[in-house]
Amino acid sequence: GDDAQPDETGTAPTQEQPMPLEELPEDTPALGEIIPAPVRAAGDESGNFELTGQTRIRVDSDGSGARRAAEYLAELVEPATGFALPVVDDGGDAEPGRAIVLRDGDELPEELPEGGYVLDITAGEVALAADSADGFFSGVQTLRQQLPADVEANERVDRTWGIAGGRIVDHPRFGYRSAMLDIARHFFEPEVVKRHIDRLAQYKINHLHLHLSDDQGWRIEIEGWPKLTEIGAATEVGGGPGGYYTQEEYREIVAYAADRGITVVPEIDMPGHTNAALISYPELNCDGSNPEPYTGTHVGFSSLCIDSDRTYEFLNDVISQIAELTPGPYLHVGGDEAEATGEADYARFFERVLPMVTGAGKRPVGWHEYGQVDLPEPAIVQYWRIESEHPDTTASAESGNSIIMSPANKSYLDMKYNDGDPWGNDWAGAVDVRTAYEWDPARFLTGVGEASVHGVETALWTELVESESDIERMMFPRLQALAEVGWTPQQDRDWESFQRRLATQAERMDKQGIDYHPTPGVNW
Ligand code: TNX
Repeated sequence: GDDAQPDETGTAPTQEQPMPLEELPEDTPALGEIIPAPVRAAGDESGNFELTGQTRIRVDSDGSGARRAAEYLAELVEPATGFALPVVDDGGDAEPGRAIVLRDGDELPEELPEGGYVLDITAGEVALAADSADGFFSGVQTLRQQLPADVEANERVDRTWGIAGGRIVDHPRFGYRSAMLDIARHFFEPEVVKRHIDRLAQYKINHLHLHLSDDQGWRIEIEGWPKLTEIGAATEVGGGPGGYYTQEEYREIVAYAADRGITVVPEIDMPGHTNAALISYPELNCDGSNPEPYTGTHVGFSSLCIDSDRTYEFLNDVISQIAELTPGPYLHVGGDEAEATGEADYARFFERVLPMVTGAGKRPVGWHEYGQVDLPEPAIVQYWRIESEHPDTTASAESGNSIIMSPANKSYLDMKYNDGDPWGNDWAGAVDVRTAYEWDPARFLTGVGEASVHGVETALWTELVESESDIERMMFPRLQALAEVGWTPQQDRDWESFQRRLATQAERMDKQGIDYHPTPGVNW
């Protein structure tokens, strides 16, 4: 430092250098042994870092992303380490000792793609550099997985916390890595969704698609339409009580997700999958009839009334309120399995609805059926079938629309793991963890290559999923497979490597209380 005086031997002491941690505790993950696998990891034993109660987390960046990611990191490590690591601003470095520094990526390799980060781990400092909130959050998750699994304990573990030295240069293959949760077929309380968000975030999933309405239930309060929540929300598959989020609760979920680097993508399914709305407001039915509540699992029998102005007054309120409640850029309008809507009606319907979405400042997303309609350029198509040929979706890609890939035979987590399983859907076949891992989103669908793929999404439909532990059993460990499909370059993906790294996640999941499915074929 500036005030260093020559000592008695006449040489100026350098600022005290923290000693490298020569013996890393045995359970410290080797650099890069994480999920999803990073693009490049080069270990350097001379740079092992020790996290202690004296470590500071320093934010050397003007962007709000770095500060939020720093606070999240402090929160993540506190329960297990017992360290309340202060998050400090860069103030000329008055603090001696070790620091984790989040800094703007001025020195990032120029070619580092969007969402990337660089992590330099040396004895005295961990430096996380990024130029986006996404990059900082991803770097924090890498750091978390480079700590011993004990860091996931929710009570204090008294031990040495090492991080292997070296450098990771990493970036996502796709900017959109998403998980869909159906809270319509079975309702899940905000606390469950928040825990779900925590679990998704650790694998660098950065979008949560909430399926907020279906035949069996309407799950979000809409001002001016109170019967949606009085009547439409009071059912679910199997006859349970259902439920809904107030606008305040929904805002809290959205903010909670944002603090963990996750953007919420709300979906209101239309014009089919609308029985819950139709029982709430009979005026939304063409013949003014009053249908019965539905608690079964069939699809394709309901439709909003296409030629009634009341339908569009309703949707205008729904879309504008949800757009206002959701800071993220997307609004999902469903569009799937509208078998009770004629083809021409379907097109006329979306010609009126899509401008409401873009007019509310959002990018429309829809299941691939809505690709039959003339889509505006920013609209995104979500492919969910299992076939490798789908001309409408190929045509959407050719006209410049981005495609989210969620083919059911790879990414539908309501499917059985194996044919013999007693529980799970099976219309798309069994999806074991290796099946969920071994596919290339840019080579699945003819005419939909890398440049057209917006990203990947897993879908958890909940006709059969009733509890939080059901969610966990279906999601994990297939979610990890999809997370790596969305992040890691195709040429670097390898089942043997993945299953080895996956096995090391068992202890982490156990400590988090995740009731995962210990699927055969992984050396747990
Ligand atoms: C198809 S995939 C559906 C859902 C069901 C799911 C069950 C899609 C867009 N629609 O309504 O819940 O299959 O796997």
